[in-house]
Amino acid sequence: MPQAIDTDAFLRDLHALRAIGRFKTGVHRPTYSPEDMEARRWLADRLTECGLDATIDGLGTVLGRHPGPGPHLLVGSHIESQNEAGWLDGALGVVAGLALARAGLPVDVCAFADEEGHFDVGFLGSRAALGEVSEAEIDGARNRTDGTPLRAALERAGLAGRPRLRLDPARYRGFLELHIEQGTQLERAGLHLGIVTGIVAIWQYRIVVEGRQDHAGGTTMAERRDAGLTAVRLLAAIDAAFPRVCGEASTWTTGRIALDPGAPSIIPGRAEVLFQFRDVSTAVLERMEAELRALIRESNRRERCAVELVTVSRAVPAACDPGLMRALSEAAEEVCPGGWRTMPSGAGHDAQNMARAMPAAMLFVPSIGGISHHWAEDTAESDLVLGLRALDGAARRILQGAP
Ligand code: HGY
Ligand code: MN
Ligand code: MN
Repeated sequence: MPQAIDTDAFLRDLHALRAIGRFKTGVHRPTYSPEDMEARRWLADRLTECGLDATIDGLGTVLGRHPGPGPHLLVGSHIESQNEAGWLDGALGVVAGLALARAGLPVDVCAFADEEGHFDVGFLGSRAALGEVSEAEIDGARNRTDGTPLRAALERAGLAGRPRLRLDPARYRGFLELHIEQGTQLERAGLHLGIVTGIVAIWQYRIVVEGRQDHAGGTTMAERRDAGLTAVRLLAAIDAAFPRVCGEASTWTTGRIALDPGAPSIIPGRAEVLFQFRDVSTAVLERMEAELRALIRESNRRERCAVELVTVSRAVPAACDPGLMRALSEAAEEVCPGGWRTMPSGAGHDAQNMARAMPAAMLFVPSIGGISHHWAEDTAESDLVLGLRALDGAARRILQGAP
């Protein structure tokens, strides 16, 4: 029979995980780094202690399987981090799953590999667990920071050749993910819990500009082919055009502009831009991509440098399950009367992939100052505990409810 949730053990686990790969007040646990692998082993040990059958699969996804009869829930998120980033992004949802398991709920607990996209496959672990990642994708994947092939990283991490997790969706009533909001809506409204209605898709690209490396002084302005200036002019054109085609909550971001060779007296012969945009509607995303392609065509008509668009990944947006949302809303009202709202997710999450195979839903807790993907990311401890209590209440409702 399940016991009451142990919130002290939950907080102890969160801080123990925070200590692995610590960076200032956050963590640096890029996928398959020694710190990331230590965190995966740490999690597998904790899940085993709770009586789950814990495995780390051939891509690094950790799964703790409840040994008892169903019905079951799948609860989790990810434990790798962005570079030099926050201690709660992903970790909160995994440690909350551990807490439910510790209380004896019939849950499987998972930490899907590389949700943060250090390798350019896009949601590697959760998509692979659904059988959606091909060997060719894995062959072609590279680390976005240092170019390491994914195959080599798996070999180095001691994962190559291990069996890969393949989830059986029929085993679960659904998937629940507790996560920090990574925005300011809850904090600004003075609320403590967010029931997610839908999750954006992220469409990622490399924009490669080929100019001609040349002397910064001897080459006249009329004859030079400056890849950097062409890239900057294109990005400015995108920023001017997108408001005409985007959705109400669309976002677009240039995460990196790399100029080659990157010296002050050399005209950059090559520019590589990491660019993405997001929305909850595929139709809007398609409109934005069409506009991006039109702007690149226009650049290639006017500029002396050639621009190529390389699609890295195009995720699928997801609506959260109404039944699971109802259970989350009832539990939120019980633990925090009037202190919650429904809201979209501007961040991508593994839940959006799980939603293709089973009912899926997410619960947000506030991010202090909305800060995330930064080592200063934080959430009030009282909100962390509220989030766990609401997740626990929802899980019990879902598991006790009619199939
Ligand atoms: O970028 C995202 O939305 C997620 O945090 N990886
Ligand atoms: Mn996350
Ligand atoms: Mn993240």
